[in-house]
Amino acid sequence: MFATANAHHRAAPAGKSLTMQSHNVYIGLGSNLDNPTQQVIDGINALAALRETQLLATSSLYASAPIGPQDQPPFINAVALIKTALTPIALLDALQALEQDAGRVRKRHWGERTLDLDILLFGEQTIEHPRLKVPHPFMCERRFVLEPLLEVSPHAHLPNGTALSQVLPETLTQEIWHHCTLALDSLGSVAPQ
Ligand code: ROI
Repeated sequence: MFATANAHHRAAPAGKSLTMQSHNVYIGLGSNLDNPTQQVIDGINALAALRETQLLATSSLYASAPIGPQDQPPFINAVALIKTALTPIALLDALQALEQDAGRVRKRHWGERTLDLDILLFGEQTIEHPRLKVPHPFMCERRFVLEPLLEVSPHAHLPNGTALSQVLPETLTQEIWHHCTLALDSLGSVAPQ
């Protein structure tokens, strides 16, 4: 059902050790503007370059029908697993800066976007902050989130213990397609395989 064998897991890159308390964090990436495949690949590489952060794994890239207005291009989606010593809000600030760097365009509510970087899960934490809710409030309703996340971590669960593999079947009417697999080079950069 999902391509577990394709997910790339990597050892910590040399010279990038995290001494402070750190958390495993899942990031959802999505784009449907300005060469979406390249946007998502650049986004994953930018995550790998964040301070106090290691890229641990990436899913394949998936193409998905838009959730929201249907008169917009399909999306490219992926999920990355990082280990970070940043706090949730410091990470949110860093992700929003990366979105701006990508020339973030958001044409309308639930419409086209250049690059979206969403914190899906932050360790086992539940976060209710005016700027940030974790787990991501819509993640369990979206196949384009669940399928790549389960490719990376087939046993992933919510802080309340619910296995994500249990909620995936409710989303299977949504259309997504395997788009391409990524290869990680020795420096920790990804490129299409
Ligand atoms: N639909 C798909 N398929 N993928 C996305 O990443 C995505 N992101 C969004 C909205 C507009 C809700 N729809 C999406 O933000």
